[in-house]
Amino acid sequence: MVGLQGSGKTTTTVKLANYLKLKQKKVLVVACDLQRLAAVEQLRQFV
Ligand SMILES: Nc1nc2c(ncn2[C@@H]2O[C@H](COP(=O)(O)OP(=O)(O)O)[C@@H](O)[C@H]2O)c(=O)[nH]1
Ligand SMILES: [Mg+2]
Repeated sequence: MVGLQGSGKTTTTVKLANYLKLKQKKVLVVACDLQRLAAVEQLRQFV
């Protein structure tokens, strides 16, 4: 997921992740920009 800050990447990613989880799929969400503060922690909270 690529886009400007605040464009909805994380929101859309988690919507897709939840959709797939409802379909009994295993989901792994990975933060590619590790320079962003708390990038990994944010995804851990959402999914
Ligand atoms: N109206 C509207 N707001 C959205 C949508 N997707 C995300 N947002 C809001 O836009 C803001 C930034 O979203 P975020 O997913 O954190 O963007 P990111 O920086 O690209 O990860 C948040 O306040 C979201 O609630 C959308 O589809 N519609
Ligand atoms: Mg984000």
